[in-house]
Amino acid sequence: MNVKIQLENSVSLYKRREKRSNELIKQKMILEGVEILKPIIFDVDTGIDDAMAMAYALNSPELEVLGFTTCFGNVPVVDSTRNTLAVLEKLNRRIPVYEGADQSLVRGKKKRYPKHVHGEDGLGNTLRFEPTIKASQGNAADFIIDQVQRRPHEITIIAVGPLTNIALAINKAPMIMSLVKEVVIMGGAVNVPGNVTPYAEANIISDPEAAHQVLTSGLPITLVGLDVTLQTYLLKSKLDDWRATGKESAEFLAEMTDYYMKAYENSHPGLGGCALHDPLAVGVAIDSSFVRTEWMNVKVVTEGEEAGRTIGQQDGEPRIRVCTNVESELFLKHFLERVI
Ligand SMILES: [Ca+2]
Repeated sequence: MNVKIQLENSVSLYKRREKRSNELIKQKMILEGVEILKPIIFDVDTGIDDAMAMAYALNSPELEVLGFTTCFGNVPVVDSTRNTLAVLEKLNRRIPVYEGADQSLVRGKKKRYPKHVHGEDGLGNTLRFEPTIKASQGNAADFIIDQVQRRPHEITIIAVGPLTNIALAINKAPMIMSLVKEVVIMGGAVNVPGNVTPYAEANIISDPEAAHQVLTSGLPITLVGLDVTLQTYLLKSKLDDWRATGKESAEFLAEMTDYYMKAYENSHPGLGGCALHDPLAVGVAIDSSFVRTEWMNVKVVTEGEEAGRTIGQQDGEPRIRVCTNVESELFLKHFLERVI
């Protein structure tokens, strides 16, 4: 037997053993009632609440984050990618990041970014370094398609930015729609007013056509909108607890969240804190008992002054779980135990 064949045989034996060992671990976890890791693709437009959501997800043992995909939204996509890498570097985690859409499906580039909420850099003007880690080669939509095909019926997508990357993925490979386990979306305002216009929430108004396409696609979606995220407030006093840990990553998150809370003070005087929009989507992906949901169909208005409005309807066969109430104290406790 030559060396090449010997090597191939030993590699194949190793792979068989590794597979068997993974299966044994899985069986042991099932017997012990331990929930098996939920594989996640996390689609972000990294501003401040995205950063908090990233830390929460990466510190949650139930989730296996396969990769981040970035989108324009709070900031242009190049900044969203840089911020995602910077947060990973501060958290000392190395997870692939794939850059995605720099503009909406049909409306072109966004004209204005919410610097009054997320700062010039998207992280509350706290970014004083360029991340040394780099984004992976390849495109966000292709990464989503590839991973979903590799692990059919296993992957949950958490999407906390505009829905452009998800729309691009299902347009390019419609067959993946039946292979995605779940999509948990932070976006929309079904029974409450919007936060950008009286009708529209920020992620949906950034690309209403993509949102309409995704929400009416038949994908198994849980919609975590302002209906519930505006019931989850983080008070300013908690930032002192973060800082008291002395961790560099805690100081980084506290400083940017301070900026975010100042923006909230302008829009919600006297609140003394901020809403946890993107983190709640992570919380729901981990434990759906944090929220009460109602089955609906949801469409998005794409024209006129109500553009970006999410309208929930009970007609026909309802396909989307819309979160209508949240156990905010339980969720907040869970979030605070893990984010730092
Ligand atoms: Ca976001």
